[in-house]
Amino acid sequence: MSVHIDPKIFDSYYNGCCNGTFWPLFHSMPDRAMFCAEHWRAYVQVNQEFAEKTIKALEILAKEEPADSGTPLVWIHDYHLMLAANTIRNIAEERNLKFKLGFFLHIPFPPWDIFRLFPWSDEILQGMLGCDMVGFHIEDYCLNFVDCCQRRLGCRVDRKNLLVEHGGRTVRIRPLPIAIPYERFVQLAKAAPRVIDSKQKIVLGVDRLDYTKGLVHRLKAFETLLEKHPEHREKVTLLQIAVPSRTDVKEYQDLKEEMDQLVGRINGRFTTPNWSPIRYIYGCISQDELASFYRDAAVALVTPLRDGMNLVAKEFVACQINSPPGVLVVSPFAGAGEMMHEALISNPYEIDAAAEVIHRALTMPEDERTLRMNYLRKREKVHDVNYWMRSFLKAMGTLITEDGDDVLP
Ligand code: ADQ
Repeated sequence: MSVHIDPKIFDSYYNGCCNGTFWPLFHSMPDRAMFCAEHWRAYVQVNQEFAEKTIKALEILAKEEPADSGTPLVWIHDYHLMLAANTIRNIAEERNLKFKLGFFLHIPFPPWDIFRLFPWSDEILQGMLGCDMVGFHIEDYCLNFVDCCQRRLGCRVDRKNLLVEHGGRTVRIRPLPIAIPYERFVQLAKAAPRVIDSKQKIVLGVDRLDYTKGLVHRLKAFETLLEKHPEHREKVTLLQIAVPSRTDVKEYQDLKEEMDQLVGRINGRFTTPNWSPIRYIYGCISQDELASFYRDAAVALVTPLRDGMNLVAKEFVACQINSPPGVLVVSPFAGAGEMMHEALISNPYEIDAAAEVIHRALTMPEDERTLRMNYLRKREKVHDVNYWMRSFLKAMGTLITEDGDDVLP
């Protein structure tokens, strides 16, 4: 069952409200956010349309499924649909439909001081509180949400147990860090042919071309590394892969231009007849090629200015099957930086210090690299995407085991 949206409404909804407002605001970059009533109206309308289609699906289920076949779960994803839950609940309750509603936000939830800038912030909170359970990547985002519910809506909250009372119900808030299909990446890494020339050390960056990912800061840190540690010249190359993203939005067009100029300037400054410091790929690459880069890179730089989680950090770790392994550098402002304690932590805003962290990663002794990577890999192996999904279903009280029993949270 699909939702058909008028192209003009879609533009206001998707490029306007989702990517022009929520994306920058929720990444704590309010100066980049636009607040526009027309975009907001489109957002309300599209959420309403998704909610109505969901009700239709619940009605079909109620007719087709036997009465004892369990409660249908509606799992809503991400900032594009923050209002839908409340509408679904109101209509479904009126029509006596059985349902459980869960929501997962893939980006950060900002602190109150940022969130309150949004003119219709109470409607967003009420929308999300239509759920039985709301999941975020990490506890910080949960606490931000709880705080906003208390301060904007005056809800009674329990910070310790992450509960919010609203409309006579108690909504559970849970940190559920997303993960990757770990084994799939291990297998890809085992099978992928070598692409990187073995004489060179590669420092790898893989990102959507997005201003939250800290690409400009990263290039400047690499430039500083070459300035301060000339021993790395002609030996180390930054391979930056940037996937084109939201190319209809001006902020993204400007970033593309800035990156092109910066790469040109740094390469012009340091290139020798046999070496260029930066190889910059603007485009998508295949999973095989990606796995090969992840496997053979000496260092991965995952240094966003702000990021909900960041899957690249996890994919890199899964593909590190070489011995001795490489080094992961991660920003403290990504959800991944909260969890992957054995990585080197680097503040992307501090360019000089970030250059020193790259130097440290490039010169780290083999046994330290191995120790750190072993811990990182073990965590991702156990806490893979299946574990994440099961954790969500458990937290909803809807996980059915192979024996058909409900597993309680
Ligand atoms: P994104 O912001 O898109 O996701 P991220 O988590 O890094 O960011 O995922 C990017 C994905 O794109 C990775 O799986 C990566 O392999 C793939 N990719 C990147 N470059 C590629 C290329 N050149 N070719 C092919 N594939 C490429 C949002 C949030 C994150 C959160 C995820 C999941 O912003 O914080 O981790 O959702 O919840």
